[in-house]
Amino acid sequence: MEEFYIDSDGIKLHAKLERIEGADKSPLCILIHGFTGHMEEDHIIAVKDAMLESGVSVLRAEMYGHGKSGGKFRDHTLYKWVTNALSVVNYAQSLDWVTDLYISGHSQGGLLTMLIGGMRCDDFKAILPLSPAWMIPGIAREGNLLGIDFDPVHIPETLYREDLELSGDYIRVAQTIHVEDEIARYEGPVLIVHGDADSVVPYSYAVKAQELYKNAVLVPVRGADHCFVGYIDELADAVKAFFKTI
Ligand code: FER
Repeated sequence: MEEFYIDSDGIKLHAKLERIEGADKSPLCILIHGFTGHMEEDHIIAVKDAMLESGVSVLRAEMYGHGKSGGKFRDHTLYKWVTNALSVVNYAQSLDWVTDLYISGHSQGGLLTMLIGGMRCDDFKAILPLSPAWMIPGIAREGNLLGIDFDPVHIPETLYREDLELSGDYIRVAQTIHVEDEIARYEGPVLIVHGDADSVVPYSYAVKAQELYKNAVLVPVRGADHCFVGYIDELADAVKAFFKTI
């Protein structure tokens, strides 16, 4: 395992790279956590290990305001995450041992996976959005995030929820994003894994995404919540089965 930082326009992104032992060349998957998440969460580690077992090297990276990366949580926005993810993709493409490239992310990282998949549609052999929180832009336009109602035109300075503080700029940015456009651009294989007992991101969004993508498989995990607690093996099995088909 190599641990290092990737520069993203002056922001240091904390990264860990695990390569397939003994292989000169291999495919690589970029793997990204969700909102308030980080690269050591159980579901991220399980997906990482499933990929390594499938012969796919893994580059985990933490986005702006998360984990050991630069920036404050309050100031993160989806544009900053998009800029960060593009920097990680550019880094991955500079590695001479990488054959095929993949991208995966959980929840807000799954939304990011869907956006980057469309923006760089020629560069990924497949994409794997996991419990993707792709309702965020739509609900931001309607005036609700984190279960908090706000005026979607006159946006508050700060959103507060328990110990979380999020800048109004998060809302302003989210409102401009149209995930359907990026879904339409990506024609390669897509794996969506989603727990049908997810109370953070409704399972119905996974069904809708599967319908909109040209070539997507949805693996429902019956009874699983947002982070697949108690269902980590089902998540890992879905990832391993997908790579067997690719
Ligand atoms: C929200 C629902 C879910 C939201 C963010 C998320 C900022 C992200 C969840 C995750 O990444 O795990 O209303 O608002």
